[in-house]
Amino acid sequence: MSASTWTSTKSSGATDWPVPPGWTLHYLPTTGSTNDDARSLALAGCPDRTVVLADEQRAGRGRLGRRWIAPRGASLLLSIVLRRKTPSVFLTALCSLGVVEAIAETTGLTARIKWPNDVMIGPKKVCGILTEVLSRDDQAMTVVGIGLNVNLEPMVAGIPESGTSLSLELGRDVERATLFGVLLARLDAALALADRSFEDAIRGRWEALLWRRSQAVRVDQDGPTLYGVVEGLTSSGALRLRAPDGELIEVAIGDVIGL
Ligand code: BT5
Repeated sequence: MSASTWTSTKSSGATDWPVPPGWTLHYLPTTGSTNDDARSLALAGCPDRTVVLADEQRAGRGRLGRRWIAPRGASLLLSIVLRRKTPSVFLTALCSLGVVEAIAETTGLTARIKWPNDVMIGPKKVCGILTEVLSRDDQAMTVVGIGLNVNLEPMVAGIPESGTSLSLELGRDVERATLFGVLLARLDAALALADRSFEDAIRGRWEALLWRRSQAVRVDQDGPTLYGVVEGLTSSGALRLRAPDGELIEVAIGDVIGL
């Protein structure tokens, strides 16, 4: 079903945010962090595919307590509650893939996934993802938060030089509701795949879109800094890196830095 035929949920009165059948949208003009809102909804028993969308966050978070910067009404700031047994690493990758595909479909821009899940345009980050796993009574619940820079000038907004936005890359603004609708359509289609083939399908597409694939990178991690060429992913979603001495290294956690 195309985004234009979906039912729309009326938001602040100014914008219609389209959602596919089976999804529930909570729109907030302003909030602390959509991840916190989604977490509360999840713990209160909200259905799978509940989305919290905000125009402004007062306390937007990155990983490890870092800050996520987003001027009001300029980004897509959303968190999705997923109730699946699928490992969270694949749910996160699915969301990164959805962002890459929605960007391509809406703007024609080519984005890539910096392992594990940042979305990059060229050398710069356009979208960050924050996944949090919750559990209660043995139920698997994952909240995936997506922050996508849409219509903003990163330097003016106070975003580090390593960041970019769709409007900066394109030279024009992008309709956020259209982009949101396409993103949810992509995620809906990907989630509809059966679980086992789902993981393989996600891994294959994720690998094909890896940032700096076949290129030399540095990986910062808890242990010694690693250097090597990005080869791909293991079946569990770890990064495969070919070290200068030919050894194949598997990295489970780390930050990939382009050289
Ligand atoms: C992330 O963290 O990339 C995950 C960001 C997730 C944000 C979404 S918004 C909706 C939902 N609700 C939340 O509260 N969070 C999620 P990390 O890899 O730790 O990157 C954070 C770092 O990126 C910061 O320390 C800055 O250096 C940089 N940064 C901050 N804002 C940025 C922006 N808008 N664009 C690019 N880089 C940014």
